[in-house]
Amino acid sequence: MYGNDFSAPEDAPGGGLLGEVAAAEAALRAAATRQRGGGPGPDADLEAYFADVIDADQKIEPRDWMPEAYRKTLIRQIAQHAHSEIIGMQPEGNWISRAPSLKRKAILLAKVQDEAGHGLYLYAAAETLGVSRDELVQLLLDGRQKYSSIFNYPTLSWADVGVIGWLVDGAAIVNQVPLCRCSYGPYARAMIRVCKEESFHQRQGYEILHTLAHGTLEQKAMAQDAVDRWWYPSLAMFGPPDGDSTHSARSMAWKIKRFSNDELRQRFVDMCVQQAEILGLTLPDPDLRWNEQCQAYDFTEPDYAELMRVISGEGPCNRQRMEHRRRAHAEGAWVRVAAAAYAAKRSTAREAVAA
Ligand code: FAQ
Repeated sequence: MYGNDFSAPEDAPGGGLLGEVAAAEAALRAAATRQRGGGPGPDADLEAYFADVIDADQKIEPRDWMPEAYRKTLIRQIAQHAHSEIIGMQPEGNWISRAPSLKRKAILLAKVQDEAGHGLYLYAAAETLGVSRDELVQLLLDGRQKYSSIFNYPTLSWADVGVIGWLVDGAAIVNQVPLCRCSYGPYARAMIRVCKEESFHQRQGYEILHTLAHGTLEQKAMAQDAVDRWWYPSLAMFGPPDGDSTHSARSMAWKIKRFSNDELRQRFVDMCVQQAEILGLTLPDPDLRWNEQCQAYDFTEPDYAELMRVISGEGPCNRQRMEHRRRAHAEGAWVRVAAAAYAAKRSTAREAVAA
């Protein structure tokens, strides 16, 4: 059992979420080897060909023609996703020096490094669309691109690290498993590896919380307090409700998104209920109850006005997160200069050998 498969073991039909990742991986391999009939000729209708590829559930690759709006949508989403991974290192990074044991410290350090790696794959995927990582980073630093609302909340206790793994990585997995079947090949491929790693992250958070929830009364209270504070912000990660989602309809038609924000939020709630029961913790929603007719849980929606405030820069930690990122970027300038100088030197040396 892994991560969100907690309630759906791998040997269940379909293999749970990781089963879906494996299926996406197989589909990508099949798409790579399938004959496409050579693509459109010089006079072919490029737009019709693009639509055919999407309809046939094939992948659009960087070399393929694509509508400008499709390219822009992907750059926006992938860049926001990459920025989220990088900014998302801060709330947990805050606890590396205060982890309760050497083992916990080593695990957390590795997890935070994984998030940096995810940012790297995602910036690389965005670069295949004709933008540079430098440009995207600058857009973030100038406040012209977003990152996930969730990382603007503070981590007040060690239990918050557990909850980030359980709920935040859990929500990220629910959102990202369908992205493994995204129509844009480089993004879909990046997501496969990211999901496997996020699944491990979710598991480690769950294990931290399980330990606390079965520890002293104070530890259990600390775990419950963290769940109380993070539950609604985690639900808000899925974005505005479908009626207010500006991009969903088009992104779903292009098969960038496979499910709407509300569908994924519902899936997340349904998954968390049983996991909370096993933890012995309570989800802070008095109206959470099974709806026999819908075969899903009724729940209280997050405060979407709060989501909009956080997205627009008014969350509890927005300023702190951006200040930290700008400082880290400035302090890392010498590394970028040194790396560029080294690359230039190596390329000159290679040219000299070739001459
Ligand atoms: N936060 O029309 P929609 C992680 C914006 S990774 C901030 O519904 P869309 C790993 C949205 O951008 C977490 N902004 O938009 C980790 C748009 O604004 P724009 C990140 C949000 O794109 C774990 C506007 O609202 N994951 O956690 C949010 O169709 C632990 C209208 O919204 C991804 O980025 C929000 N929550 O759907 C790391 C996954 N929600 O651009 C460290 C990929 C909406 O027009 C530790 N992204 N907005 O100015 C997606 O799946 C989608 O972009 C959604 C939003 C679902 C986030």
